Formats: sequence, structure tokens, C-alpha cells
Amino acid sequence: MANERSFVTISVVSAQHPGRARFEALLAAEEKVEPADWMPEGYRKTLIRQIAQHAHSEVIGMQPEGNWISRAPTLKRKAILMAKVQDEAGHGLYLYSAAETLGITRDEMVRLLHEGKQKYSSIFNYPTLSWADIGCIGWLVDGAAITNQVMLTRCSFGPYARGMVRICKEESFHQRQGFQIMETLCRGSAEQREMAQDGLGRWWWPSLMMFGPHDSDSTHSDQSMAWKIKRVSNDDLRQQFVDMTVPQADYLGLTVPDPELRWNPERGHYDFGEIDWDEFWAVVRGNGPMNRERIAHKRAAWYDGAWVRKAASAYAARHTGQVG
Ligand code: BYC
Repeated sequence: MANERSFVTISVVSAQHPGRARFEALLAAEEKVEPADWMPEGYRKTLIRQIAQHAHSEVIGMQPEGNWISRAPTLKRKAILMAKVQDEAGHGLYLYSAAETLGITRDEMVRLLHEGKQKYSSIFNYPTLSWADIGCIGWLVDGAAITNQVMLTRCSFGPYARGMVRICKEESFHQRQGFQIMETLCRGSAEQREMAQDGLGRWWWPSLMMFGPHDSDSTHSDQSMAWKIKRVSNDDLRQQFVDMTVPQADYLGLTVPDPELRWNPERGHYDFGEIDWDEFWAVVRGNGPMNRERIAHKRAAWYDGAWVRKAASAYAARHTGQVG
């Protein structure tokens, strides 16, 4: 109730603000809202929540793949994986910068992540047990991320939408390299094909969970769609991903671990089984297989790197004449 009351108060105040008409006109005209424009407080907070979560996902997402840099099967694979993991760090930086334009600092977002007050994607709480998992992350996880992010290039908030254009281009390359790892394994020995099948078996359902709860259970979707932050619903995006990915699994000769999966000619889409929502919420609430390890590693890296940040800001201050 307290939340509902404060929402009503904000709405009344916002309705009176002269900037509201311009904000609504920008949305109606499919133009971008920029950081200096007036915006409802709820819009600003929703964007900070989502962009910070997105940035944290990119950064925490470096861990499961980083786990295989030293064990990649060839020098070429190692170089490609290192470049991909560095790309993810870059995505995190673009996104932290986009969120900073809304009046929060990167240090504050990192603090909120470390204290468990901001989230990151559930998918990164699963372990990478074999080289095929690196293929699956590129193919399925980057594939799901692109499906979600292409619509975010049309987000009403300018800095997020523009950041997404570049990120999507890089994610497309990542998806392709993951698929190529899977293709190589599937054309290899029986043991390699088994490894690929085992990877798909473990990553399929967590990838579908990336799109969030069903539309009927989604807390933020209606408002985010009205504000044109989200342009396509969680369930519609999940369906797009299934329709795109099942033919790719068929091409690889792999079996999607869902006995209810079948093409529905009337709908023109694949029907598929129900996600284990108990597992999803357990992971989101911090009880997945790797949640504790991921955050512990992230915190340790932050504290171990404090001297680098200190040195970099001392250097920057000296060169802008702020230090005598
Ligand atoms: N995991 O009302 P809903 C990458 C939460 S990384 C955890 O539908 P919303 C990559 C949700 O936050 C790119 N939590 O929320 C990197 C909310 O809780 P709060 C990852 C989830 O925001 C390295 C509650 O559940 N992509 O590409 O309207 C290697 C209710 O949900 C999840 C992004 O981050 C989840 N899966 O919609 C490889 C995309 N799902 O906040 C690849 C950006 C839901 O009220 N984010 N929750 O406490 C989004 O598009 C949206 O935030 C979501 C959820 C579609 C995820």
C-alpha cells in the first residue's frame, strides 16, 4: 500500500509538471527522450534499474566464459574468446555510462550490486563445465540477448537505445562464434557430439528464463511498454527465440531437451513446455548453483582493483591540473 500511495503522489506531481506534455509528445512521435529532458521519476528509476541490471549482467557474464580462457582448445579459440570477454566488459562500460546520464554514479551501482540490491541476469549463475558450454553461451545466451536487445535499440531513452545498436552488432558476432563452436563439435567425434548435446541439455531452459516471468506475472512490463522502454513482451520475445533457435538445433543434429516441443502449423510457431519457475525464482533470489561464487568473485575483483582506480584518478587529476 505504501508503494501505491507514493506512486499516486508522484503521478499527481508529474501530471502538473510543464515538461510532461513534451515528454508524452516525444513518446508519441517515436522520438528519443534525452538526459536533459524532463521525465517522470518512475521512468528514470525504471531505466536505472534495467540499465544497471543489464550492465551488471555484462560484467558478471565475463566470469563463466573467463573460466575457459586458459583451457580453450587452440590458440585461435583462445584469442577469439579473450576478445569476446573483453567485448562484454566494453558493453558493461557503455551501459554504466548510459545509466550515469540518469543521475546515478557507477560506484553507487556497483555498491548496490555487491549488496544484493540490484540484480544481474539469472543465466550467469550456472557453471561452465565443458568447452561445449562456451559454444552454448555464444549460441544460446548471446542469441537470447540479441533477441531481447534488438527491440531495445528502439527504446525511448536515447543513450540506452544508441548503446544497444553497437552492442547488438557485437553480440551478433558472438552468437555466430558460439554456433561455429557447436558446429565444429557436432561434426567431430562421437565424444564431441555428446559434449555438445550435454551443453544444450543444460543451457536450454536457463536461456529461456533470460526473458523473465510470463507476461501475466511480470511486475514492470505494462508500465515499461507504455513508456516505450520495452517494445516487445517477455513471452513474445521468448517465442521469437524458440522459433529462431530450434531449426538451428535441428541443423546441428542436436535434440532440444523438451518433450513438448513441436511445430504448430496453425499458430505458425513452435509450442514448447513450461519453464521450471521454482528454479527461476530460486536463482533470481540468490540460490542458484553459482550465485554466491559469482558475487564473491566480483567483490574480490573490485577490492583488489582499488589501487588501479586510485592510480588512474590521481593520474587524471594531475593531467587536468587538479593536483599540485
Ligand atoms: N534474471 O517485471 P519483469 C549478455 C526480474 S548479458 C534476473 O518482467 P523487467 C551476455 C526483474 O528484474 C545481457 N532477474 O522485469 C554477457 C524483476 O525484478 P526487480 C543480459 C530477472 O525489467 C556475457 C522481476 O524479475 N540482458 O548479453 O520488465 C556473455 C520481474 O520481472 C530476470 C539484459 O540484461 C532474469 N532473467 O523485464 C554473454 C537485458 N527476468 O528488478 C552474453 C535487459 C526478470 O523488480 N533487461 N527478472 O527486482 C531486460 O530486458 C529486462 O529487465 C528483463 C526483465 C526482460 C530481463
